[in-house]
Amino acid sequence: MTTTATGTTGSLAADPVTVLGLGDMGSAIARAFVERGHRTTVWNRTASKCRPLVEAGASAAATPDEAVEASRFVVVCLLDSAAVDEVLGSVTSSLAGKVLVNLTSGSPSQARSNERWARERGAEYLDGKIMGDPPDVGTSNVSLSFSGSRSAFDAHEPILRELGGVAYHGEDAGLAAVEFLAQVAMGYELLIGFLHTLSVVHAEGVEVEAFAERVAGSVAAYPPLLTMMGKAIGSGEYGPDLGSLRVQAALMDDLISHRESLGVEAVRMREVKELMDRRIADGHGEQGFSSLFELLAKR
Ligand code: FVH
Repeated sequence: MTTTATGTTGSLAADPVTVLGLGDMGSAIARAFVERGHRTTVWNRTASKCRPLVEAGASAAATPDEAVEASRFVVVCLLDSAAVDEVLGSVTSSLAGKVLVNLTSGSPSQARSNERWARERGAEYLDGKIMGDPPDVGTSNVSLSFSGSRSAFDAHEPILRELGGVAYHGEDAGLAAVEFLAQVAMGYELLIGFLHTLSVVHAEGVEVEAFAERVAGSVAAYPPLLTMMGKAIGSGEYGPDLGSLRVQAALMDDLISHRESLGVEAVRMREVKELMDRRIADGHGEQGFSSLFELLAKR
C-alpha cells in the first residue's frame, strides 16, 4: 500500500523515480527528485525515515518490491555493498525493462557483479559514485561518476544531472568505482602525508596552524605538476621534474635522519628513498620523481 501526504498521486510532471535507502545521502537524493517534480516513491529499512519525504510529496512503499514496481527508474543509495545485496536480494518483482542506478559506495568488482545480477534480470545497470555532501545534492558541488549501460546513461543523463555534475567512464560497470576509490585514496594519500609532516613541525615546536597556512599556499603549485607527471607517465619521457633523482636522493638522507632524531615516523620517506635509490641504480638518476612510477606500476 503506498501513501502520500497530499493524497494526490504526486507531481506527474517528470519521470517517476524510486529511491531505495533514505540515509543522509538517499534522503537528499529523494528530496531533490521531489523538488524537481518527479513522482517519487521511497523505501527505507527504518520506515520512519520516509516521513519527511512523504511530507515533501513523495510516496512511501512498505517493501522494496512495492518501491521497485512503482517506477522504471530505480535508484539505490545504501550504506555499503552488503546492504545493496540484502535489499536487492529481497526483490522478487520483475526488474525487466527497468534501469537500476546504484549510488552506494563500493568496489569495482561489486559494481561488476551488480551489473551481471541486473542484466540477468533484464534490467539496465548504471553504477554511480558520489563525491560531495548530502546538503549539496542538486548543486555543482556534488560530482557523480557513472559507468555501465551507455544507453541508460544517455537516456537518463538529464535526470542524473539533477543531482549534480556527472561524468560517464565507460560500459565496464566497475570504472566509476575505479575513479571514485582512486579520488578518495588520493585524498587520504595527500592528507596522511600532511599529518606526518605536521608531526615533524610540531616536534620542532613550530606553530602547526601557521605552517598549515603556509603549506596551503605552496601546494597551489602542485596541480600543474600533477598534469605534467601524468603526461610524462603517458609518454614514458621522464624529465627532471622536481630536479633529478640524483640530487633529490641526497636530500632524502637529511630528511629521514631529521625525523628519526625527533622520534617521528619516517616510514613513508624511507619508501621514497628506497625507490629513488633503485631508480638511480637502474641508470635513471637524471630523471625526475615521476619516473618512480616505473617501479610502482604493474606493467
Ligand atoms: N554522507 C556522505 O557525506 C557521503 C558522501 C559521498 C557518498 N557517500 C555514500 O553514500 C551512501 C549512503 O551514505 P549515507 O550518508 O546516506 O549513509 P547513512 O546515513 O548511514 O544511511 C545508510 C542507509 O543504508 C541503510 N542500510 C544500512 N544497512 C542496511 C541493510 N542491511 N539493509 C537495508 N538497509 C540498510 C540504512 O537504513 P536504516 O539504518 O535507515 O534502516 C540507511 O538508509 C554510502 O555508500 C556512502 O559511502 C555518502
